[in-house]
Amino acid sequence: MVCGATLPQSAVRPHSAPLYTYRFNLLFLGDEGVGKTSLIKQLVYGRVEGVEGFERNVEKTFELGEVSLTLAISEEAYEVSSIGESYDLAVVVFDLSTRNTFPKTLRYTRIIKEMKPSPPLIIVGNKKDLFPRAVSYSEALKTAAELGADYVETSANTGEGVKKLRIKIFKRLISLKIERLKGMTQ
Ligand SMILES: Nc1nc2c(ncn2[C@@H]2O[C@H](COP(=O)(O)OP(=O)(O)OP(=O)(O)O)[C@@H](O)[C@H]2O)c(=O)[nH]1
Ligand SMILES: [Mg+2]
Repeated sequence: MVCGATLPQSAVRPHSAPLYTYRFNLLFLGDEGVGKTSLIKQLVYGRVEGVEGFERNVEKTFELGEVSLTLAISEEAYEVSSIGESYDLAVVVFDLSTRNTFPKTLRYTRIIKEMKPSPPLIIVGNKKDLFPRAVSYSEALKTAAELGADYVETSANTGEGVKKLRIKIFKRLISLKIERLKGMTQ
């Protein structure tokens, strides 16, 4: 570089600043008491206890190398009967220790599909720390596959599986972004 020359301001990127910033809306649905709020707290704050003021909506930015991913997370009331289109990824939660919460994932998926025929979807079997289980891994995995969803098991209480869920969410959202970019260039 010629001595004294300066780069235009737009070309100077602070060393740690992300190159790409994306924002996505996430919706958590599921039967009463399956652990939606607890899971969101684990995902966002890394703990359940001592988190005050969570009111069904929370926003958190994750820095992943050159990508900055902001998740705007909303929890739907369990008696929800319809939802809008303004979400990018739906997370349907059931309780692995309470059988009747599992078939209800079909009900929530139906509500989601009313607005988007092939929605990005993750199904979560929560309360993995409780015994006995009421739903086997293979049964849940099969149902999730039939619904075109990813499947993860977690315990919002102990934190088990929450990192895996976070990674699945990131992967789903980044592939969604790539699909949208492809759509724009076709
Ligand atoms: N053992 C165990 N208990 C859990 C787990 N996740 C949540 N709970 C408990 O289940 C109860 C309900 O948890 P919430 O997180 O409030 O569930 P929710 O789905 O948000 O409930 P609603 O919003 O009322 O539908 C609380 O007593 C939690 O401590 C878990 O992974 N294991
Ligand atoms: Mg809740």
